[in-house]
Amino acid sequence: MTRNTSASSLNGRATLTRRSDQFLAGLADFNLVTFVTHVHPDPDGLGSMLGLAHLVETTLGKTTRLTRDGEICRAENQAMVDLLEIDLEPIENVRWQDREALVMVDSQPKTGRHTFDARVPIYAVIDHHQTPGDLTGIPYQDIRRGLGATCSMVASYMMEQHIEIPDRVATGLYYGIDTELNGFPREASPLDDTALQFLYPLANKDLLARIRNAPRPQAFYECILQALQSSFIYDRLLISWVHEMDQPELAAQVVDLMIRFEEVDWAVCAGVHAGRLILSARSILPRSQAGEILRQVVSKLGGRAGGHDRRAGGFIPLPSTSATAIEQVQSDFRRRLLKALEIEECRGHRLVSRREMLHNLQT
Ligand SMILES: [Mn+2]
Repeated sequence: MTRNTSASSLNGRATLTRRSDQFLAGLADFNLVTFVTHVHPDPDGLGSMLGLAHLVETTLGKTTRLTRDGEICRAENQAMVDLLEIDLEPIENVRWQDREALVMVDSQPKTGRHTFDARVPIYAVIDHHQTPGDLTGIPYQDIRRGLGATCSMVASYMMEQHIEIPDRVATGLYYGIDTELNGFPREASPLDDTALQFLYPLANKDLLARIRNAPRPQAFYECILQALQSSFIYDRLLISWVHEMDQPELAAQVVDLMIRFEEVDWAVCAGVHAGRLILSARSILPRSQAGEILRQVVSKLGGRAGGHDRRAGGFIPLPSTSATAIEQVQSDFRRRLLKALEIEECRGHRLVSRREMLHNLQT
């Protein structure tokens, strides 16, 4: 199939009008294309890297490499990497080369979600997060805040270029969009639906089922139990306090469960991991600005946060992991969060009463 490069004329100069043409044209002078996504890669980041690498290899014949910043946490995400055979180079092992294009997906520079050397020049940022990063000097930018998933943008590039998509790539892109949209609350656009419809017939449904139902470790259940026993309700907000978490993404898994509680509009989980208070937030209210609210709350406590309208994540560094230090940070965070959500300072009441917990232990 011939590539249909649609061009229009601006001041007598031909300009590429399709995003995928612009993205690919800018890679002409590079020998190697390296992809990065945010720390603790999720399916949207992994699927986006997988899809773009395939696009670059197929249309330009260039070498690509995919990287991993931090550990892959969720069992489902590790199953995605294993079953789709996604080859990831740990970011700390990457030796940056001349004529290497760096492409960042599903996140933006200087948002506290990357650990690689901030001086490495970035060729492209392709993302859908509401939290703004620093995009100064980046030649190619495709930021669409109204979209449910970065994988939907990548799928649209592939549709524009009419390339064949192997089933492992289609499965990765499909799962990336699916996890971003099927979680609650859903934030989708028509392009997300188009991408899902395009990818579904090409995806391997057996692999999808195995990824979705990946076996979970005991730590997951211990964390859920602790969260249930330490969830407090303040008006329409529920906060789950978790002690040491085995891995940081457990906070997101906790809030996904808690936001379903019928009596609240907001759920936040705060759990300790690697010297930080890890935060994850959900809201069921439209135009909640969850990412922005969490960002403002934690910035005064030396932390970083961001996200979408109704889903957000972040962290606050802990001065020490002594019980008193953690309690102080928890209490500052709670006070500022209540204020930001315009909830009057109050003593929270437990989701599960102490009496209930004791009774369960004795029977
Ligand atoms: Mn995403």
